[in-house]
Amino acid sequence: MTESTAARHPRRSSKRTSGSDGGSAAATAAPETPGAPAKKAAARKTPAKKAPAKKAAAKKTAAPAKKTAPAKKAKPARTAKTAKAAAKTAEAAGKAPVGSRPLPQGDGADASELVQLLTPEGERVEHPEYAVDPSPEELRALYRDMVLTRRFDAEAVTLQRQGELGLWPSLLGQEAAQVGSGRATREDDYVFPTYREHGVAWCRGVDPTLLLGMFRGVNNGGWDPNSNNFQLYTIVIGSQTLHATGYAMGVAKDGADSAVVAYFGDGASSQGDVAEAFTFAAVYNAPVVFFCQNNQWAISEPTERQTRVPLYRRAAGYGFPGVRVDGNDVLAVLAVTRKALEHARSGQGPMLIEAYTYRMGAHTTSDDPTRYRRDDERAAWEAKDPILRLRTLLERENLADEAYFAGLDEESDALAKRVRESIRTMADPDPMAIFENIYADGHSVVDEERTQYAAYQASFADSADFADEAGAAAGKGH
Ligand SMILES: Cc1ncc(C[n+]2csc(CCOP(=O)(O)OP(=O)(O)O)c2C)c(N)n1
Ligand SMILES: [Mg+2]
Repeated sequence: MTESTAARHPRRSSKRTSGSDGGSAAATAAPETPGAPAKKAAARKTPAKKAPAKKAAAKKTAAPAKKTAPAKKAKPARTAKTAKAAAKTAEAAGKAPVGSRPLPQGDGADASELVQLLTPEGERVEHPEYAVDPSPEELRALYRDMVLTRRFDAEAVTLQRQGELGLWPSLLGQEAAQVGSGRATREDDYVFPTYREHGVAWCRGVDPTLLLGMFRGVNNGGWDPNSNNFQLYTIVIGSQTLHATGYAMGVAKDGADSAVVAYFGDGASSQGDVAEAFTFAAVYNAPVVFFCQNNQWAISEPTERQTRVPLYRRAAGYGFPGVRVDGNDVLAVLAVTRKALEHARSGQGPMLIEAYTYRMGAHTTSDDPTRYRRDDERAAWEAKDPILRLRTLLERENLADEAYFAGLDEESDALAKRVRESIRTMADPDPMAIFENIYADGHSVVDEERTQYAAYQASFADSADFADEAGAAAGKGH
């Protein structure tokens, strides 16, 4: 390993220039009553001075007199023909009642294109190219990862409903895709997630409580990416595929034998960033595995609006292999991701994995999927549940007994309790912290903004703290 490689892999320097709020979210300030942070913020926003509002009103008065509205054109009479056309347009725009909309038609791929090693009925099946032979202990460990991940996720959804989180993107249904791929990575590999990879974070050893801070609005990320080689969550869809590719190009230049995994969704596959990442990764033979979780939906848009061919086949156009795996089959995902990582590590360049799965919950807690997708579609996927099929295998082959499952239930409850407690003790951030970790050596524009913001905060009624800050900020300079 070269010197620069050693700096990158696997134990990088703990010195950071950004995102250094890792762990600070778990600070132990006394908890306020639930919902209190939001109220406090609202109180602060009551301006002490009414002047700006008056100014705005004055401006309004000075505005020129209303223009005379142009005469309305007469509407053409609604004929049977125009009504039919309007109905068609409405349907095209997704306005037809949800229950009467056709089920997604699929993308023309046949079943043989899907790598599967464990059927929805919990039967082991063979594949000519991919295999895993996990011990009973490894099977139980994969099951445990998925159960605990699902429990953590369910707890986060509940916490959002109780007002403790602003938003939560649930991974329900995608546990096998995430645990299978996450467990395939090596400690010195580097992972670039999107915003839903809670199961991958779990496998990388990121404490689940740290995932909550950003969604509570108390930090800009919540963990140190270099502690577990797991980047911060990315909301700008697809952008992390470029970061991952650039990073992988660096890994190759360093001569390291680690690899990079870039997670993204079916919707993100339409982003230009992803196309650019594919091109660069191919041309530079970058050791990156593109892991697309095709969960069938991009908020309310079905995959058929993103592509006319199965997504994994796109890789061929860029000159690297693509494979579609049953994303609800943790064994197949493990086997396929291991092989793709080996492919990348051994200098053969990138690979695209399309994990064919389903988002069983809402896009986020702000979404209501009953407005755009049919209940029977979800029901069909429930029968393919990733956790259930592994449980069936464990039970049928006597690989886990009642005591094991009862113990896991207890462990799940304990995790849920720890998550609840952690969120109620998360400290509100210092509003001025937003100006930290921007430039290593500071910047005059940031200094100016800091001063302005401190003065703004000081203009509110309950701003004693900020009056001092404003004075201090004014004195700060680079
Ligand atoms: C560049 C960009 N455009 C639009 C959005 C708004 N947006 C957030 S999530 C999302 C859909 C993403 O779908 P997909 O990639 O399939 O991921 P999933 O949410 O299904 O996991 C969109 C359009 C965004 N965050 N970033
Ligand atoms: Mg999607």
